[in-house]
Amino acid sequence: MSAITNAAERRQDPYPSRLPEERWLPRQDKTVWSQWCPDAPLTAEQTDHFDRDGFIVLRDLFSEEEVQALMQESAALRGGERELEEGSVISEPDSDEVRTIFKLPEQSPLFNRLASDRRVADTATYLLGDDVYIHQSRLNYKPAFTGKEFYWHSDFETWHAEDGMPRMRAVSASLLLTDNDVLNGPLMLMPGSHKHFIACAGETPEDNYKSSLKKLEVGIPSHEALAKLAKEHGIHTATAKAGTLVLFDCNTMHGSNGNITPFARSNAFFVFNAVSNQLVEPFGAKKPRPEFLGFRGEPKPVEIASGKLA
Ligand code: 6CS
Ligand code: FE
Repeated sequence: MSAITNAAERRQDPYPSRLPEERWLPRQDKTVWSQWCPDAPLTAEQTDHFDRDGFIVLRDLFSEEEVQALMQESAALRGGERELEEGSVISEPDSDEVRTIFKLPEQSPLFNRLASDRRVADTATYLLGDDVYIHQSRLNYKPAFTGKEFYWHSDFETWHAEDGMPRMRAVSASLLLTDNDVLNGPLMLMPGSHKHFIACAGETPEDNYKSSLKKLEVGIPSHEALAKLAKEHGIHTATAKAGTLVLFDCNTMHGSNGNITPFARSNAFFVFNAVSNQLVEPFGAKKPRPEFLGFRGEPKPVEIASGKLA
């Protein structure tokens, strides 16, 4: 593609990023894509909360037994009891401890069941107003003592620039698999930040994902931008018991601190994308990242399952 066509195409992109200079752009997409009705999976109040803040914390959705079963499964995946696909396991930057395992439904029947569970997938379908498929899934471990931070970022910025996700029509569902308290590096979110797109400065290096999954250095806002966002919106800490579900919009600014406590912090993540928002060529990188980070096939809608997980 010639430089001119490329520049013209980028002008039409509502969310250009990885530019010479940082820019603030308004969100062009809805956050909640369905009209609320009495049989919706969220109340009208919860729906408004998600729309306004770009996230919601849902407690007591899963039983003790279900949470126990998921915690055991998470330990088995990490403990080497299962054969895991090469490349799907990312270690901490300064040690061999497991930081992240990707491709959960493909590698675990129980996590596959969780991904299609009504309490998760039906809510994502409602919020996105479309059938949904799994764009990315992962278990984040943040081990005791050595777990490093996840620096501030908008997931959409990366998924748009590096994977080619066209619009903001995806939602992350994070199920807490340990208690997350103020000590062990819980998720922090800036309520309302999803209404701004912060186009980040800096070109995407080749194979950026090889380092960004350990330590984010590209696709992050400047200190000035983060300070301004935090001043305007504040920072919410999603502290809650294991079994709590945090749903957050793909463009909500979030991050988490490192964990020097003796208590591990673990969460399972499923990213649901609207089937109408399937990936195209990346908007800010030369070639797309591998499939374990962003599904590139023909999207197959999640079939919603009801009843107990385990
Ligand atoms: O690069 C990514 O796709 C991811 N990185 C972070 C820090 N959050 C979302 C996603 O898993
Ligand atoms: Fe993230």
